[in-house]
Amino acid sequence: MADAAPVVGIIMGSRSDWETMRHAADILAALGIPHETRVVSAHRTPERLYDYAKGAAGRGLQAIIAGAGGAAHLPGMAAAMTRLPVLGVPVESKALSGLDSLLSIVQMPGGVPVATFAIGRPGAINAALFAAALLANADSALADRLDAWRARQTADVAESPE
Ligand code: RP5
Repeated sequence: MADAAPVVGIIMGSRSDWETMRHAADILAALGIPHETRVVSAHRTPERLYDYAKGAAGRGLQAIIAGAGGAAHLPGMAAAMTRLPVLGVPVESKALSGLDSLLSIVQMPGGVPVATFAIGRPGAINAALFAAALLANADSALADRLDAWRARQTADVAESPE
């Protein structure tokens, strides 16, 4: 998989977001989905964001998972510049525990969609699983791997709390 062209891009506003976004990368790796990870800040590196979003579809990406915290404009700005599905992950912020991130990402104007997930680790995990589900519609081998992943999750749920 290391040599395969990435089909999912994971971007984040800061290296400090990696502790959250690594969970998305772990899921994609577990499902054998080629992906790339980049730090792309809407505020600190706007030209890097422009280049990334404008070039994403042409490079063969099929979805972008974008995580950011605070005034989290990254997913929305990426969505403004690509037709690819953008899956937004609100990173938990220090000041407002990620509520700021969530509201910044979810309240997009009609016409520029961002699929918004839960704050923090569960959001990163679910964004990756959602990307996998999108890709699985056109990839039966991936669909089988995703089904198996879900079956293992079900099998791992204990019947008793003790
Ligand atoms: C956002 O500001 C990033 O997505 C990050 O969640 C937050 C804080 O960034 P750092 O100050 O840790 O670089 O742009």
